Amino acid sequence: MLWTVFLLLNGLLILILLYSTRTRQTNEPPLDKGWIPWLGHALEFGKDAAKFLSRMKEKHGDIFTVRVAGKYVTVLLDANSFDAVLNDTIFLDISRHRNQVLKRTFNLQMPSIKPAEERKWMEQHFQGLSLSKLCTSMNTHIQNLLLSDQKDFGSSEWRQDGLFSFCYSLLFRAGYLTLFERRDNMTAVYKEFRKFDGLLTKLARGTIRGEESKTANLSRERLRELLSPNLLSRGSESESWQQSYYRFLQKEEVDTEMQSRALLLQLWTTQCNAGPAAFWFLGFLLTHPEAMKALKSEFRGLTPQDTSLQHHPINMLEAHSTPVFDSALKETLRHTAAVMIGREVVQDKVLRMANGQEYHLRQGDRVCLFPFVSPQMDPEIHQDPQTFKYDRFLNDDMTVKDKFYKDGIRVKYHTMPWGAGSNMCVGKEFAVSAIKQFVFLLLTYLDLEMCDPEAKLPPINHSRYGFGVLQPDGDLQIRYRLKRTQHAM
Ligand code: HEM
Ligand SMILES: *[C@@H]1O[C@H](CO)[C@@H](O)[C@H](O)[C@H]1NC(C)=O
Ligand SMILES: *[C@@H]1O[C@H](CO)[C@@H](O)[C@H](O)[C@H]1NC(C)=O
Ligand SMILES: *[C@@H]1O[C@H](CO)[C@@H](O)[C@H](O)[C@H]1NC(C)=O
Ligand SMILES: CC(=O)N[C@H]1CO[C@H](CO)[C@@H](O)[C@@H]1O
Repeated sequence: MLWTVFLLLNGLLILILLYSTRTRQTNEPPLDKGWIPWLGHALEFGKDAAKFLSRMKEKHGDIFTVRVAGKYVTVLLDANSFDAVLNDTIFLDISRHRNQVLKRTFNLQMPSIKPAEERKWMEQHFQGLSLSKLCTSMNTHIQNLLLSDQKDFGSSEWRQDGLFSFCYSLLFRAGYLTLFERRDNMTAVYKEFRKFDGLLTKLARGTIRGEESKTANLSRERLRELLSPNLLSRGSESESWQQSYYRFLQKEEVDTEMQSRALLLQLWTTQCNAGPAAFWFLGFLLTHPEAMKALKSEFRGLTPQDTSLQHHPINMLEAHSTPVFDSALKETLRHTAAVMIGREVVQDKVLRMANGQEYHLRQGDRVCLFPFVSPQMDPEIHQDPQTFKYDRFLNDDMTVKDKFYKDGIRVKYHTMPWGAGSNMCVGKEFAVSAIKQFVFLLLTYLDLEMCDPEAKLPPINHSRYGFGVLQPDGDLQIRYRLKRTQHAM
């Protein structure tokens, strides 16, 4: 018995040594393996990546390598050196890791698709004429849903809801109607999607187990059924975004099974950020009266006072510049958009930093940018980074403020909610337009206030760092009713 225990312990020791032997070479970034064999910092990383990486930044500076579940990840937090990673398509690979995540999360494998082709298809559909059609359609749907959701209530009656579910539900349904152009099961799709979205981080990290894994699988399957296109049943003359995407997949010889799984990926990509972003935007406005006042005043300037909203050209918002809105949205996303940009090192590489320092990266490691920690929350770039200042990105003359400095040097990227480089968000214009329309229509049609005037924004759910726009832990209770007159913004 003792002998067995001894042998086991020995075996364990050898394993630990085997996995811990990596040491830092002089020309490599600082190495921090953590004390748990193999896992390294995985637990801390998964629990609150922003806190963990900020701690590492304090300890090691703008670049360091950490061990996370057997992988060595070099984290780069100097915005002026980001290009060295973003521009490199030879030593660094973008799709390997992404494909693993897609397999784990959406059970999706599309080897025949060339990422550049898909990107081209997306870009075509989110710019120019297609974009303005989508924006117009989105506006109509937001307006209809806002009004039809109120239909069953007396006009002076207050309704109560959580701001997060209110925003997410409305923008999701409007986006779904716009891109998928189908009414059937709209609410069922939303409910199922939220269930899936709640399990997504665990799916993507590969830490999902037991009951939750079963729930996730069921949910994914159900969504696949709900989304599967009924191409024949449509009589309309023009093709929806979804149908067009479907045809693209067929052309690329993706099989039927994968086609329908890809639709879920597209649903997630196009719907998971706008709702939460609108929530934070309105949440910051409601808790910062000076910002709300400035925005309302800007919106009032856009509306001719004597016409009712129905008669406005829908693109009125697009035709005018809205510097206050733009700055407030940018500030909102600086606080709450937390993408992680990753690459895999496929050949040993020398990374040259903006300050001339060079570091060697090893083949097989990963490189990761996390703009949320720097530049977005970097106190050397943004004063009081935790404070919401709606006019942070405005000059005194109301022009866009885009010059920010660190150590006296101008930073190239001062906030990066949309990502950067070849994977930057394709839907940026569409998303900004949708949020602007939503906020505008909301403030025009509804009286909206917090149930508790002293309430604060709920804290951030720390488990979602790295997955785009963050979500709150809890919600902000609001009440709202239809306005008597529609101009009293
Ligand atoms: C506030 C809202 C949004 C934010 C903050 C946002 C942010 C992002 C970010 C950071 C990425 C890059 C992800 C990565 O590098 O892995 C991305 C990709 C993408 N986004 Fe958005 N997004 C938003 C809304 C939208 C909307 C409304 C659409 C479309 C309707 C959209 C379509 C896409 C697409 C198609 C991609 C993939 C691009 C590619 O893989 O090349 N996004 N988004
Ligand atoms: C990276 O590419 C961008 C745009 O293509 C360019 O402006 C920039 O100078 C490049 N930077 C480096 C370090 O190669
Ligand atoms: C935080 O997000 C995770 C992943 O989406 C979810 O499982 C968890 O329930 C959330 N926590 C709260 C309190 O909402
Ligand atoms: C869920 O699906 C994945 C992939 O198809 C599978 O590996 C896993 O075993 C399933 N989980 C459960 C609990 O059935
Ligand atoms: C849950 C639900 O409402 N399912 C419906 C979805 O739409 C199809 C047809 O469009 C119905 O048959 C389902 O009952």
